[in-house]
Amino acid sequence: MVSYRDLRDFIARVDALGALRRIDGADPIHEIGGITEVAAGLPECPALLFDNIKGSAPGFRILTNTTTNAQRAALALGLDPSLPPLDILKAWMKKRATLAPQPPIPVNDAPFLENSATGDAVDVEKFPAPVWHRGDGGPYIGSGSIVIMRDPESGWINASIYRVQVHGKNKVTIQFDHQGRHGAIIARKYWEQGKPCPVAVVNGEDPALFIAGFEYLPPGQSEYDFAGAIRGAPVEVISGPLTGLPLPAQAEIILEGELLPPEQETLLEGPFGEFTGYYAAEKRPCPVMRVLAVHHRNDPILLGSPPMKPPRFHFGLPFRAATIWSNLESAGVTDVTGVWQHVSQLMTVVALKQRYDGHAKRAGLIAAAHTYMGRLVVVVDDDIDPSNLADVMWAVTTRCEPAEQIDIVRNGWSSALDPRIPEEDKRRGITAHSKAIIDACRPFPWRETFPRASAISLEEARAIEAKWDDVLKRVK
Ligand SMILES: Cc1cc2nc3c(=O)[nH]c(=O)nc-3n(C[C@H](O)[C@H](O)[C@H](O)COP(=O)(O)O)c2cc1C
Ligand SMILES: [Mn+2]
Repeated sequence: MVSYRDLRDFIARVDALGALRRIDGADPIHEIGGITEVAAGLPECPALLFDNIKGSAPGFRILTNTTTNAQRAALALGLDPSLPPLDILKAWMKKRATLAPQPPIPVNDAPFLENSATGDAVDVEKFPAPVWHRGDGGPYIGSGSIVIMRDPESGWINASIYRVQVHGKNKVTIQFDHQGRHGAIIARKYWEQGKPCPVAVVNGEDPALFIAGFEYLPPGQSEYDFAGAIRGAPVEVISGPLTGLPLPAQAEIILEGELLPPEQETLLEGPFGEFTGYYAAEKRPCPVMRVLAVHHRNDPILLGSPPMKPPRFHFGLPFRAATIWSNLESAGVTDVTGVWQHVSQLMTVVALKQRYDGHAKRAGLIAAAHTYMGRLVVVVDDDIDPSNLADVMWAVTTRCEPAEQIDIVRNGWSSALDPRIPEEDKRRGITAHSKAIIDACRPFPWRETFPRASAISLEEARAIEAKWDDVLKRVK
């Protein structure tokens, strides 16, 4: 079904779906971020292409809301964008489980070599790096950019998303949320030998690489191989003129350089609005990348993906829910009919057909164990569409007796980004929280005699939508 060649090709496909809006003359200081956040909250949630950006050369563009709805996330995954969102997620869950890694292939030329600068000519500030949110500490060239590093021992190439703040013509910072990030692990290996870590920042990558950069892959596995598998064609890479790192040949903007040992230099980074809708911390010391070369295509496009207030999220499909769905299946939990996440991954819903007493709780406990920063896990019966929050809340308010059907699990997986963990606890190293598991299924022993639902069934509703689509869509 795929395969778009690069970000430009993807933009053309989004445009063909009528889902692209062009915006001229916006200000990168607060305005582009504001427009992006408002647009992401609209029901149709369009992708935005900003041009003639205040303070930058015409043609230097920013794309935002690239994959923020289910339709464009499906397009990026090579799945049918016309399917209902839960069906797309299920298709992705199945595809992900059988993806064969596709190693990148080397090529000899890259459009980003159209414009190259090294040494004193390096000027990162010529690109329109937005100050996304009002309280942010500065402009970010990397919000959806990929950071490339090579493991000095095994040669493994890691290519993940870490934010990149601009601090001058040839200085940026790269921020790891915690020391377990693969980039942080690799950089430390160089630093322990007293060396800087060769690094490249890739901007305007194709959306398959953008998605791969977000996925949790095991150490040693390259996001390049995963991106190739998603797209159904290997990533074309060219050796970076300065670092020798393999760089995606079709990307828009590349920064090459070195990440300096923190003992040598750090800069104060942030604050930066997080996906929770809050700031997680004030300015903090952060590793510095000395930019030694910059390459870009003519009229380059930055892929901007600022965290926004929930429910807005970088991806219009909850990819982490697909992983939980797989985990449930591989643990032997049968009859799961759907898994979804709401509030930007902060709430997880599992739907299943109950076969035995304890089935729902078994699923809820597994889901709770795997929800990052999520305080709320809900299990519903199979007549509920877990992607429909109104349906889910209908089940919670009519099938759940709180005194009997809510459990609380303590010391669960969260992070230092959690706004509800007190600062003094974080200073003591506490980053865990409690999770509520709400069993909103009809109680198993009397599920057959539970009051019959008067509402239309999911299947019937789908069939009516399909048959009466034209008429219903005309009602405004
Ligand atoms: C748009 C976006 C921005 C992100 N920003 C950061 C970041 O600044 N720092 C970070 O550590 N993780 C960030 N993440 C999460 C990581 O990219 C993600 O967890 C990834 O799997 C980490 O890869 P790794 O296992 O190779 O370290 C971001 C994710 C997305 C989608
Ligand atoms: Mn990785």
